[in-house]
Amino acid sequence: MSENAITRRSFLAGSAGVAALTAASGYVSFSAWEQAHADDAAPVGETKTVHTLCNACSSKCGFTAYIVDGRLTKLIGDADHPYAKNKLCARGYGYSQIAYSKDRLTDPLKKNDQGKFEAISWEQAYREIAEKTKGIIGSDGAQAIALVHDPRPSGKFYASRFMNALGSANVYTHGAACNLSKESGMTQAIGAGNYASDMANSKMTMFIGRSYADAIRPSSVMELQKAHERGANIVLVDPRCNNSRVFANEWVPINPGTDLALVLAMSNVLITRGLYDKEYVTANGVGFEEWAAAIADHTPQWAEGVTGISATTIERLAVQFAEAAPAASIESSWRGAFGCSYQNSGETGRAICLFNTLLGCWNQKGGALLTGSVSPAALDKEKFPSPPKPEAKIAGTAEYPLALKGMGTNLFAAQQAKEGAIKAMFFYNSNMAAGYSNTAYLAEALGNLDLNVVIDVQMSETAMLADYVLPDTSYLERTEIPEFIGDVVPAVALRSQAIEKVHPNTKPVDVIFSELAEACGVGEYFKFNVEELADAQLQTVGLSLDALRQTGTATFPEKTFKYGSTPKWKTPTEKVQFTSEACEKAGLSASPVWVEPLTMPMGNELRLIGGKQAIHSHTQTTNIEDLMQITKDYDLTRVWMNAEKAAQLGIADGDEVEVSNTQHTGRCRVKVTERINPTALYMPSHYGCSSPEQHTAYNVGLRQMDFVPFHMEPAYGAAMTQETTVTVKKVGA
Ligand SMILES: Nc1nc2c(c(=O)[nH]1)N[C@H]1C(S)=C(S)[C@@H](COP(=O)(O)OP(=O)(O)OC[C@H]3O[C@@H](n4cnc5c(=O)[nH]c(N)nc54)[C@H](O)[C@@H]3O)O[C@H]1N2
Ligand SMILES: Nc1nc2c(c(=O)[nH]1)N[C@H]1C(S)=C(S)[C@@H](COP(=O)(O)OP(=O)(O)OC[C@H]3O[C@@H](n4cnc5c(=O)[nH]c(N)nc54)[C@H](O)[C@@H]3O)O[C@H]1N2
Ligand code: SF4
Ligand SMILES: [Mo]
Repeated sequence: MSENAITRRSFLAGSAGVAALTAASGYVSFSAWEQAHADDAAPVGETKTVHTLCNACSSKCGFTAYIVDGRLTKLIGDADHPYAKNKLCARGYGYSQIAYSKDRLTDPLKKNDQGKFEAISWEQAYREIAEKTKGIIGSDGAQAIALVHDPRPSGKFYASRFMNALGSANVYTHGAACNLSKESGMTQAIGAGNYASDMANSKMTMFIGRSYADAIRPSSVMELQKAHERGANIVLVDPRCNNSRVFANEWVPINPGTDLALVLAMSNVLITRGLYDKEYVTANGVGFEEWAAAIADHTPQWAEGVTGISATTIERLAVQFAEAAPAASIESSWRGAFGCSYQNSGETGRAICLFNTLLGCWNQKGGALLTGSVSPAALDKEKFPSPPKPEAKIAGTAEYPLALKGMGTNLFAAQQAKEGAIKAMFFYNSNMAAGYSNTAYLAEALGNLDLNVVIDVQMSETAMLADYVLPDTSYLERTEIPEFIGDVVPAVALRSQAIEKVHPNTKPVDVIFSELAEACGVGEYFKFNVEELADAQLQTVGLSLDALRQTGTATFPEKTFKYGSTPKWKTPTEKVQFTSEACEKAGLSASPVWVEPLTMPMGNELRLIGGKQAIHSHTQTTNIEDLMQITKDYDLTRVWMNAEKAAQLGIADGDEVEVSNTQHTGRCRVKVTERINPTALYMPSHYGCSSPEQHTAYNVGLRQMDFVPFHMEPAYGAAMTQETTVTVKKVGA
């Protein structure tokens, strides 16, 4: 590890606790970590502090970076950042080592005829990429190019502008492998893809496949802990007893893939017993009667056979909800159960919003809040001229009409690449090849491109498939445009450059896209630098770059959310849609009814499910030495298997097993536990790196996506990452 980085001793002092106990008790350890750092970092030279934003996951928590003699020595979560609230998680601390990683990309690379990368100049990279891009647009049109990114503050702006300037509408997020189904389904019902359960005031909150204590955002864990201490009824629906259990009253070990049946059956109970808010439903909804009729046979007795949860439990949960309403809700969730997992995921998102509507809980104290955010107003057209809106729609619109337009389905773009219709792809802050669907299929699809350009900080699996790899600065080495955050009190926060470039030939994202645009002949839309843009955006909301640099985060108290208001439903009918014309047109039922998962485990098969671990983010952190050391110290690459099931198969805790299906076969060790549904095999999401240039992560553990077939959820276009079963046998048996 570089001498520049955070010391290993002090880092492990805190973060080991996270793995050993739970994320929440880890906070005690974070304090210890901070304390350890206070000792380590007795200033020995010039100290400066910079407010900036983490990049280890999409929460982008705000923190203060302490820099001594140009070296990052300490990170402390910012108190006023809505997601950090004074804390970072272990990943936030650990990932800062990326700046100093020995596996950083340092120069532009080009793949030669032997398939090996060689360093080239930026000028050559830009010139050749531009020539190829223009050639493809000339022969096949601008829709033959596409870009995939995991939205980051500057990336969002520059990547879309670059593509639009070239005339292409094909800008995709990572969403098809994250929350595309959920957000698109919810949007059909309530006109919004997300909402916040008011944990501070709720009497009852149900989490369906969402674990605040594993898939961490610090403020969420703190809210959950407080709600629990206050006596709120917290229910976890999860095939796996996740670490949020320490703050929950009940774990409901559902059969994976069947959450839709549970939600519909609870709705059935509220409707048939007259326990729902009739006035609210009448005032706010359309199509209620039709939905009620459609789910009349979705009784708890029926759902018991599907979900594995007893009819009595389902009835009790529904009644408890009715008693707690309107200070109750099913939490909005993120990815685990229905972000992108199954053939019924979009419909699950829809059904959950309808269930919450039965509770009349929208915008009520303790209910489900549709909070607002602040956005920058239009900028001066002379200085920041916008490219014309591309004529075409994002590719995949016709085939997957319910996929939110702001996300699109990147898998459709990959499919088009395989079939030759899309010829060039750009990737920014995205490791599609290792994480968005079947890895063998994606390797073939991306390998088929005439031009593949990857902008990253390390040699990801996607970068390995590229023709050109362009080295970004790390998040600690660049300033970005402001990040606006919707919340009870809306906020804006800023990523500011904290340290000088570690590798002089890397360039920040804004510069890379601006220079690429110039080379492609569309530089007129990029005649400003990132600081001018950031300042101009902030001026439109009464702030400035200098002012925001002082505090890192600013809030808009005058826009504070008010309880009790009726949300403005942004649906085509301006009502909560118990029936949706768009869904019907897309071939789905007008109102959500039970949809069976595409694949069901038969015989000895188990459904392969994934889930986050508190110390890693997707694929991007496993090459961080200290985070990987925690994995090794606590044996975190093991798959989880139900104890009874294991006994039937002659498998004991700690055995090495072979996990196998038609897509892939691999070996790892097993954790045998009562804490998982007998029909599921849990594989932690982060491992199985296949890039040899990531010397720490390479070849450690198995990768869930190797086992997932390439397919897309009908109408919604998500990856259906858990529509797959595997068999498990003891090695040598
Ligand atoms: N540590 C960590 N935190 C993160 C991230 C990260 O990579 N690492 N990433 C961030 C991002 S981008 C996201 S999208 C969120 C994800 O946040 P979550 O959606 O909370 O994360 P997951 O761990 O994918 O899934 C949560 C739970 O769903 C359960 N689950 C799996 N299948 C089913 C099912 O069929 N039904 C039900 N009811 N439950 C099921 C899993 O067992 C798991 O415990 O986390 C964010 N925070
Ligand atoms: N195997 C696997 N697949 C997953 C998940 C998982 O946990 N495991 N999670 C799913 C979820 S919830 C989501 S949201 C998506 C996330 O999808 P991605 O955002 O693609 O997440 P990562 O796989 O972590 O890949 C991020 C890539 O961005 C690079 N990167 C990091 N920092 C920078 C930077 O500053 N600049 C640039 N240019 N690149 C940078 C990393 O090196 C890495 O290659 O993945 C989904 N797919
Ligand atoms: S939740 Fe953790 S990893 Fe994500 S931004 Fe916040 S500190 Fe960073
Ligand atoms: Mo995600």
